[in-house]
Amino acid sequence: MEKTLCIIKPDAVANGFSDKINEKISSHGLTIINSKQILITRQIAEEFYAEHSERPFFGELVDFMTSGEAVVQILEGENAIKAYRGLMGATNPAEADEGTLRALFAESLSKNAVHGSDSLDSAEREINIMSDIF
Ligand code: 3AN
Repeated sequence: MEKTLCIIKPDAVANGFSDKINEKISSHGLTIINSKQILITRQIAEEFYAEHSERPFFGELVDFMTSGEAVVQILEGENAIKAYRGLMGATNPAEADEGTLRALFAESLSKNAVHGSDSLDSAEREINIMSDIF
């Protein structure tokens, strides 16, 4: 069964949306096999988002991801990566389809409520980076 890494980001945790997001995840046929609420360190955030290190928003992204507690989870299911990306909706909540997590719960492009791995390789890499926290 496929696994993917999900993060409920600091904006959604602070807004009290974690349980509602997890209800949507479960009713989408995905099983939450590990879940922990933590304050992500700068070191982990920088490693996690290394592919964006040259982008102008990198500093803002790392500051935001370390600004408050996040819920880090591993999800499992049939085609979990694609299924969860579909449930998340577009990166920019203004462009996210109705009913998706970002349309329902995100504040903005940078405070966009949730993260999900975008490929098998990134799922493996991201689960590996976070494996020590569980
Ligand atoms: P996704 O999270 O949908 O895979 P990515 O990988 O392109 O999107 O971007 C990673 C994260 O970086 C996004 N979730 C968002 O928080 C942030 N981000 C992406 N593009 C921008 C941008 N233009 N300005 C600010 N933050 C951005």
